[in-house]
Amino acid sequence: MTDFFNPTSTKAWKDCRLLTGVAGQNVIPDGVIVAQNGRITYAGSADDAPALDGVAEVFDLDGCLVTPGLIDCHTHTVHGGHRAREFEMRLDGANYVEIAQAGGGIMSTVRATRELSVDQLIAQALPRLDALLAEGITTVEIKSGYGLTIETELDMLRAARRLATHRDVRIVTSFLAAHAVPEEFCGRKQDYLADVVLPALDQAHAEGLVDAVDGFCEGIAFTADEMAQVFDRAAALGLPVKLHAEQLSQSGGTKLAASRGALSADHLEYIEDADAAALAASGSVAVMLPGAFYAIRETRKPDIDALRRHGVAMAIATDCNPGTSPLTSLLLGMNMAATLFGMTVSECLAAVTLNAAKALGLEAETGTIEAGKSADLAVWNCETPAELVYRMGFNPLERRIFKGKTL
Ligand code: DI6
Ligand code: FE
Repeated sequence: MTDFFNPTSTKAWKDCRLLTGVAGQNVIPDGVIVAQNGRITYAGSADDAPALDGVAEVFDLDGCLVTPGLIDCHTHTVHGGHRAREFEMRLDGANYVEIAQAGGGIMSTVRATRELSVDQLIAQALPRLDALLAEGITTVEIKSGYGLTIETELDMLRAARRLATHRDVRIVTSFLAAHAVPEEFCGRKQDYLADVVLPALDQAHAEGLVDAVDGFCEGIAFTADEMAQVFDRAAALGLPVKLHAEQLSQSGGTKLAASRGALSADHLEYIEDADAAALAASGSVAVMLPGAFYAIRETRKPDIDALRRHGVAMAIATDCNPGTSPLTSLLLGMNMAATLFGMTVSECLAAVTLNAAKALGLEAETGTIEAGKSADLAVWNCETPAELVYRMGFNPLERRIFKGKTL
């Protein structure tokens, strides 16, 4: 008998308040979810559910709220060391760009990351990953970008891939060698692109380490024209792209990303109306990173109204990184996006489920609780979805379910 017909692989969860995350669907008061071999076969009201008599394991959720497993679609979870000293410098009045120009910033994390083996990178990333998982996350995107040599960029991606063998979570990788110009290439940005970024991308792709190609398009990093060279190579390899864009200034990154049909454009504090229109036309997701906005005390907010008006899908992510967003709570990220940026509760929930899945090209696999998708669920000890957004520093997770497995 094949696995498919094996009744022991069928599971059901009942007596829950079910937020499927399907657009326009409200909480279903008496919800049932059925899954076979880790894939959802039914999700909806108990009234319409199939009989559960033959189901091997039926879990009673005692009225808990169930949402799709949360998705953190933009993180730098793999990196060496920390930047608490830099945090103190900022408290003393220095700003992010000044610290970067003084040799701190990204380069100090690059130095720390280069010293670590893949095993050590994994060991340092695990506590951060565990903090995310403790809040019901079932998919995490992780970028390279703190190695900036061919070998150390590959090592970061190897560490990211291997994290999925240490924990029950789906890991998606992004290649981010175009994050900063390392010291040894100071004043030779073109050489860095030609000698490191492009060959590292070829090699990482050949080893199956890359799910998407990212970059930091900014005054202190790469111009839109420079990023276009990297995106050309990504296109030649058949890899999707995404971009850190308009974080600190208006630099044309969002328009470039949209013109390449990017999965997402991320940060977006300095977008203008035309950028929102471009994202709408390309179907790219706008990823809000309120942790970075908060930590660098940015005052210009992403234009949520423009994104809304143009119908751009919005996601929220932690940006978990040692410099500008040492945040390992996506629940707090939602609270910040609501309080600081004015996103609604339902926008915030879509932003960490369906829209985050879209930002990773995974909307057919996860992000909503629907027949055909992976049974990735978060079970919460709360009554309403708004409770997930309004609290600060409280974690109501009851349990996490990944591919039908209770964790
Ligand atoms: N934007 C950010 O906020 C992070 N990277 C990026 O491109 C900051 C990275 C760092 O300061 O370590
Ligand atoms: Fe980032």
